[in-house]
Amino acid sequence: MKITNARVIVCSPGRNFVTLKIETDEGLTGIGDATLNGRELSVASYLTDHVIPCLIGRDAHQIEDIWQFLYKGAYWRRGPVTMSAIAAVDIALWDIKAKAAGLPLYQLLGGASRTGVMVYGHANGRDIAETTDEVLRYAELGYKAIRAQSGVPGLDKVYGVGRGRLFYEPADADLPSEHDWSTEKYLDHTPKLFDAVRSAIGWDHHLLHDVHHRLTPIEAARLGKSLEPYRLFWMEDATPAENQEAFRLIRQHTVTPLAVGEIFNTIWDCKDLISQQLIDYIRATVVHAGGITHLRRIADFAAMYQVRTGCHGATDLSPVCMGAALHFDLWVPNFGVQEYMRHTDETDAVFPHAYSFDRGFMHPGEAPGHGVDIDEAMAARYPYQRAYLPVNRQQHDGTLWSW
Ligand code: EZ4
Ligand code: CO
Repeated sequence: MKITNARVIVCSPGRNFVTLKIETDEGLTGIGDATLNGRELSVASYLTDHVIPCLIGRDAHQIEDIWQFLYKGAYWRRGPVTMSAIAAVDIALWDIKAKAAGLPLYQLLGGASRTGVMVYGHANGRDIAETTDEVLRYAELGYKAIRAQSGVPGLDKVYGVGRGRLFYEPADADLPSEHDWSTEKYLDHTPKLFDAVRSAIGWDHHLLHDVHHRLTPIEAARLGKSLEPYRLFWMEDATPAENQEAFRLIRQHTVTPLAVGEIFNTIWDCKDLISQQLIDYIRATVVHAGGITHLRRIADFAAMYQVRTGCHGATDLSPVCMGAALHFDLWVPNFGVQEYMRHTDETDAVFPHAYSFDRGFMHPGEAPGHGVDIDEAMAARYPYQRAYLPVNRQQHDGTLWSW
């Protein structure tokens, strides 16, 4: 089965998505997600200008060889733009192979290892009371695992606290908006948040929290220790992970489980974190970590150290990535949890999908392929709109900080 054509579709049904569509001489088509929040057009160009010309005429069944060709053949390895582009090709080819087999993708990976995929939702509010109410609302919606983020007194805008309720969207401006940050205020506030949330919800739900790269290792250690009484499922991105060794310091001080990796692109970004058992959950996901082919390699490596998966699943990962991730999650033996932020109705309409949510669990559905399609006519009605993620500055002196 030969690849005859491939093209990139950029659309913005409420936010930007980049989708790769691959066509074959047997009439089967597949789609892959190539969305990289705030840098969408770089991946679109990488695909159109550099990848697609190399795909035409290749055997669509040779997923592994094409992956190796695009990874090793570029000479310049890794990086989010390259790996998202490779992922898009990989997802589309798995889609085609599964359609050719007449099977849902998870069957090609080895079949279902569980009845459903536990997902966590995002509860957030301007203060502790509002966040607590939101956590209870998510519990009523059936979620078994809930992430809690709250506004911090004295800070104007805080990561994870949205304007809408179910649809938090951080890429909110034509040029990066500026947020302010105070480690002291945040560290003072966060244990109070979880004290209130735990008292309200009891012990039957998993609670999660995202630090979003803002603490130094010793500050993260202090937070992890102070959150121990509330038994978190995980504390995410406690400190930036370029220096993987930094997590050893956090580990020495706390038994709060650690999750890292939503911005990782390859197995090399998490090699030391996993093999030295410095984390508990690896958050790399299909679109930003080289597709199913590479994520599977990361998961198998992680399994050797009892590190489980917790794929990133924010709204800036398109329904195509969500579909592929759910097939992966249903199969992967060392599954932990899947993040699930609901897309808007407009996005769901552009990307009709077979996956569904039921009482805290999701299922990828039984449609052949990954079960997600794109309505191109509808997509064309939502042209690209430039949008950036915010930047963060220290409140007391304006020093640029991690957002
Ligand atoms: O800020 O995907 O855990 N989820 C997250 C996300 C990220 C966005 C950035 O594009 O940290 O909300
Ligand atoms: Co995160």
